[in-house]
Amino acid sequence: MSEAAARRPLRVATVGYAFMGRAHSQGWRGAPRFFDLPRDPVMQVLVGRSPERAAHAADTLGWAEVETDWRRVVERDDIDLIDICTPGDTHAAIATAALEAGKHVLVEKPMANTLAEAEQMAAAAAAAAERGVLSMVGFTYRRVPAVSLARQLVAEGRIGEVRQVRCQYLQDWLADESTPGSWRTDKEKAGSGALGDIGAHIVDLTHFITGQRVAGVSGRLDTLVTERPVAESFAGLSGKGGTEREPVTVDDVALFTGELAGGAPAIFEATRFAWGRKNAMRIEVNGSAGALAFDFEDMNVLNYYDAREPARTGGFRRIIVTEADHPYIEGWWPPGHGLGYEHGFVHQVVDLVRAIDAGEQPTPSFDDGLAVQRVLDAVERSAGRRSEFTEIPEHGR
Ligand code: SOE
Repeated sequence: MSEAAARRPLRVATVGYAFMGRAHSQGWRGAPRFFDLPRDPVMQVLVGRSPERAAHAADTLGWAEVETDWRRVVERDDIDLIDICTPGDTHAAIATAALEAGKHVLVEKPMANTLAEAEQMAAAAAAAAERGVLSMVGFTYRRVPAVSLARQLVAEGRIGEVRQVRCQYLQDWLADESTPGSWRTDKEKAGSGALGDIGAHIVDLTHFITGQRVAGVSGRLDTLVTERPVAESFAGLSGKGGTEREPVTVDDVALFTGELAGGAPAIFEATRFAWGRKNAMRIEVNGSAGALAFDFEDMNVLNYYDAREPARTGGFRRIIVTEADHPYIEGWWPPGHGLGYEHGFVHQVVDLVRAIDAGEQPTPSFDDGLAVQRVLDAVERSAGRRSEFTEIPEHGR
């Protein structure tokens, strides 16, 4: 028997098949083809409420069967892992039931819609881990090679001590007022707006790259367009609206300052109103001996400034993160043949499958997800207390 045939299967069910479901499917499909995995992922079941649409999605994305109720896959003995790609309002129920039933879980970010749900999920994950059942949150940008390299360089002391962090996540898909509403503009379904959807990513990146958690925040949330057309159709991040209108119940812009556990100040901006910025997830870390800067719109590059170099020839160095000894590149192309958005989802599966096989806790864990949720919750509480906002009457309206 060949080595590949001897590998144990890891039978996966995915719940959801829209934008994130498609991205995760690409991860499950690509990982065993480009990386050496200790187990063979089997794309067994896709779950979707509409049988016709789910069947079409399963066919297109490469899943063997369809179920219309996630509870049925949780009960099945032939499923090892449940991958949750639904809006946040269903994460806690599916993840908790799956973990209790002995299934490993991968859940999309943000982990939950509320802090209480995240706490409940983290407790369920800790109990499941005692039984060898593992869980992970899909903060996939950790797996962009340039981001992983940034973390390595900070850990190696290449920028010295972390002194200051500045992060932005800028998109523009809601800047047009005629863009219809969707689950992402509905608090019941999404929990929050820019804050949880994209702000969560930059909080997690800060935790990941600096190795320190955000220890306190002062925030402000704004809803710039309070009503949108009801969608007649919606796919990805755009849709067609009709004449009816619905309220926007989430924030459009989240701004917050923070402090890391080691005392370093940090600033965060998350918005889907930054015209011309499509997926500009940026982080810049200033250390005592240098700096690192990353922008997802140039995702194969990590900018590194070494303050120990003589000023005469110093400057930011553009590291093209495509060398064989850069993180994850061993599975891909020769130097300079870059990677894209979907590769992070492949790397996510690689790390998850290896951790499950080794019986080790994959990261980001539900505890890491809870840490992000605590920051989101603190921003919401802070933003709700306008009293902390210091007004300058002379400049007011
Ligand atoms: C929409 O803002 C979105 O799809 C996020 O939900 C994802 O997490 C991010 O990767 C891209 O943008």
